[in-house]
Amino acid sequence: MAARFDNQRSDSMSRILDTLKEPMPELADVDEVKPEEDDVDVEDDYDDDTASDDDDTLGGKDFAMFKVLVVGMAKSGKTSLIRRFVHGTFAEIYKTTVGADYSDKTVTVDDTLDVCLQIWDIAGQDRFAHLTRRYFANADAAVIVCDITSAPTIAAVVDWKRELDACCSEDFPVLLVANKCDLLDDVPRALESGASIQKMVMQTGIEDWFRVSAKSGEKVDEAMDLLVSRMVERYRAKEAQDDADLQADAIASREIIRLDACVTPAPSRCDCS
Ligand SMILES: Nc1nc2c(ncn2[C@@H]2O[C@H](COP(=O)(O)OP(=O)(O)O)[C@@H](O)[C@H]2O)c(=O)[nH]1
Ligand SMILES: [Mg+2]
Repeated sequence: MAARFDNQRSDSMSRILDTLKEPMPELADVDEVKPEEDDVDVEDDYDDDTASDDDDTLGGKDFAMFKVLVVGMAKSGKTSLIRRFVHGTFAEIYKTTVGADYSDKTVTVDDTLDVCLQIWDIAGQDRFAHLTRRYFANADAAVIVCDITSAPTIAAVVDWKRELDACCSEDFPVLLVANKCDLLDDVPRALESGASIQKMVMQTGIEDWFRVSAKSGEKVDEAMDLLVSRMVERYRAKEAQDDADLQADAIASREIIRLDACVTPAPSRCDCS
């Protein structure tokens, strides 16, 4: 188990370090890209801590790293949701995310497992698409964010899901969060948006969705907990499969040895004469 942890941890870490080290020549153009409003934020205000800092707290526990993409149309509240989930804070000021931003949070699943969520905040504007799709590689799950008060952001969920389907595996967990539910004070409007999201979720095959508010914090942790449990199910199923494969290999190699041992030795002399 420890060996598996070490391998998995170093694989994941080297993957993420490779991504971080990769030069982003396109970012040279970013200064020329005019933000829609306010400042462009190349955001270094998240925790820079990487999961390797947690080594001494691991004890005998298993530890897994999950890469989570957060996508959705600009201004739907991706950055705010991540900030709420990771830091427990909220800011009204809007700053465009350029390319992608990274933060992480370690979550205790149970007595046997801790997970580090490596959360990638992917810029929603089409003009950054050439910068951001590279981050889709090796993701373990995605959160699609829409603004529950904005029909275009809800409609855009279909495109984001299609894009994720094209880049990621079949059983990849995708969670939809309909953000800004604090702005829905009108019941008929809330019901109407709920019905349209439910219909879209069924069409796209998204399994789970939540109404949340990054501003108040409502349902943010519940939504993320569900996503973590989906990833943990997948992780444990894969672990069990790896164990079964290892056992099958061990049995197969024992069988080979036994067959070798049973080979009748050839007669040392020919007595046909
Ligand atoms: N009322 C309200 N405003 C929000 C909420 N989440 C984000 N916002 C605001 O919506 C704007 C866009 O949020 P941001 O997280 O930057 O969106 P992003 O472009 O998807 O990353 C900002 O002004 C936020 O303060 C929310 O839950 N409720
Ligand atoms: Mg953002």
